[in-house]
Amino acid sequence: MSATTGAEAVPSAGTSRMSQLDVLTTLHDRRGARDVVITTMTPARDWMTLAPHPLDLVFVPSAMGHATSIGLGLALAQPERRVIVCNGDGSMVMNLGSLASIAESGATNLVVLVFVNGVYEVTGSQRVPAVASHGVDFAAIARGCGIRSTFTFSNLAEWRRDVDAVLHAVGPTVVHLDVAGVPGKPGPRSPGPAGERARRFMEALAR
Ligand SMILES: Cc1ncc(C[n+]2csc(CCOP(=O)(O)OP(=O)(O)O)c2C)c(N)n1
Repeated sequence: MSATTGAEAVPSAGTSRMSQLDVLTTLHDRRGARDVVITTMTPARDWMTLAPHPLDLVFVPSAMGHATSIGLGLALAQPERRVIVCNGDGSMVMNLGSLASIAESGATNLVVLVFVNGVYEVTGSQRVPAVASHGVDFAAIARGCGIRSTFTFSNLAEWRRDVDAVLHAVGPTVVHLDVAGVPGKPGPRSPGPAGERARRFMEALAR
């Protein structure tokens, strides 16, 4: 885990990256029973290989970039729950402004995980501008917006060691995760009609 202050080094090309599925499996093991987990893009694809939970919101199909905004709304509406958003880096770039809104909200129960693979994997692994060329430090951007709990991981053992501390940090929290893309792997498939899934999710929130 990197400290929350100062510029974070972004691994150069060729640096080994974490398996996204391993990162998500650790999160899956450690999420609290009352935590909401929102997934989109390839994090949703990989999350759906793990056991489902009533408080999972698989945002597929999606309005690209808006998982963080949905997460913010849920965190404000459900202040007693932790809301964890698993976002793609291209999606985060598309809605960077949401980090300013998240900072301003002061939602202490919101955790945004940015899975940085450098590509738009679900649409064919096109390079994400800037992220692929020289690295974008999402933890530094979050700090620049005024978010004080920020972390960067590029080592799976450190993620496994520190995940509880990250989840329990006073949010809002933003986590930059350097993960390996899997070129050619198909993207997520919708797990069923969105209306029906939304209804079941709202029932689970009300329990
Ligand atoms: C405005 C807009 N432009 C482009 C798309 C097409 N699109 C859908 S998903 C996606 C890539 C998502 O990439 P990222 O968030 O990095 O996630 P990854 O697939 O790498 O997990 C793109 C370009 C879209 N849905 N909306």
